Amino acid sequence: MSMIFYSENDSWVNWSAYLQRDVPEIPLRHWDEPGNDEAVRFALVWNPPRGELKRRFPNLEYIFSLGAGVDALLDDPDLPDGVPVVRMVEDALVIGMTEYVLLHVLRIHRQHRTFELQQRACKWQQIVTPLAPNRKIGLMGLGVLGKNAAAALNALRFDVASWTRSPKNITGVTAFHGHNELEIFLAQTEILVVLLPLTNDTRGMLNADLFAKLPKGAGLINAGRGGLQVEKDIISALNTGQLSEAVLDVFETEPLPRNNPLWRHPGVTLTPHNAALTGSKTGAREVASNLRRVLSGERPYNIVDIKAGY
Ligand code: NDP
Ligand code: OXD
Repeated sequence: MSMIFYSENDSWVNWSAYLQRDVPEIPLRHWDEPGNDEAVRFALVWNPPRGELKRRFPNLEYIFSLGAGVDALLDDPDLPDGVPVVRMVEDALVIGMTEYVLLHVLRIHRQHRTFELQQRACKWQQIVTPLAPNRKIGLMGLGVLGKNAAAALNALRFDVASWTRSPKNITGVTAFHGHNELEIFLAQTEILVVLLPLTNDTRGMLNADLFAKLPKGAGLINAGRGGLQVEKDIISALNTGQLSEAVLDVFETEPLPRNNPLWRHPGVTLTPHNAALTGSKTGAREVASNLRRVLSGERPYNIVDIKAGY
C-alpha cells in the first residue's frame, strides 16, 4: 500500500518529510519515481496530467487534493470513476485567506488607493471614511475560508453579510442564500468579497449583470477562482465607476498574460494567485489524520460532493 504525489507547485521534499513523520505506515512515492503502480491506494495531487490517475493506478481508493479548490481536478473527463476526492482543509489556507481579506477590505474601506495617488502628487487632503460598523461587507461563499474571514471582519466590527447555496445561521452575519436572495444581498453590499468555488453554477457569475446590482462605487475582491469572473465586464464596471476598485488574486487565464489590460488598469490591484497557499506542515498533519481514519475503516473528512462540484 502506498501514496503517489504530484505537484509542480508544492514542495516534494517538505511533503514527503512531513508525511513520513506523520503517517510512516503509508510510504509516499513521487509521480516520476518508478514503482508498483498497482500498490498505490492514495494520490496526493495538484493538477496532475489529465487521464493519468485512471490510466496508471487501477487500485486507487482516495484522491487527496493539495488545494481547497477542486475545479481543475473535477474538470478531468477521465478522473477515475467512483474514487472519492478529498479537498484540502488546513490552517495555513484559512489563516492566509483571512489575512488577504482583511488587508484588502481595510485598504478599500479606508480608500487607501486615493491616499497613494495623493502622496504621488504631494497632495495633503484628509478624507473622512465611515467607521467599520457603518461599512457593509458581503461575502459570497461562507465555507471554511469565508467563515474565518467573516469572524475576523466581525472582530473589527464590520457589518457582515453572506450569500451561500444553503441557509446559514451564524452569529454576527446577516445570511442570504440561493438565487432568490442574491439581488437583495448585492443591493446592500459595499465591498464584495468572493470566496466561492468554481462550479457549473458559479462560472462567470461576476459579470456586468451582477455588478449592476451592487450600489454604485462598490469594491470587489475575488480570491475564489478566475473562472467566476468576466474580466471585460470588470474593466467596463471600473471605467463607468460602477465598481470603485477591484482586487483580483485569480484570473480567467493564469499566469495572467502580459498583454491583459488588468495589469495596467488604475482601478485594479492584482496578486498572482497567492492569497492563501497550502502549508506542507499543517497540510500533511490533516492528510495524515484523514489517512488514519481510512486505515481504521472510517471515511475521511472533507469529501467533495462531485455533483455540486465542491
Ligand atoms: P468551501 O467548500 O468550504 O465553501 C464554499 C462556499 O461557497 C460555501 O459557503 C458554499 O455554500 C458556497 N457556494 C458554493 N456554490 C454556491 C452557489 N452555487 N451559490 C451560492 N453559494 C455557493 O470552500 P473553501 O471556503 O475552503 O474555499 C472556497 C474557494 O476558495 C475554493 O473552492 C477555491 O476556489 C478558493 N481558494 C482560493 C485560494 C487562493 O489562493 N486564491 C486558496 C484556497 C482556496 P454552502 O455553505 O451552502 O455549501
Ligand atoms: C486552492 C488554491 O484551491 O490555492 O487551494 O487556489
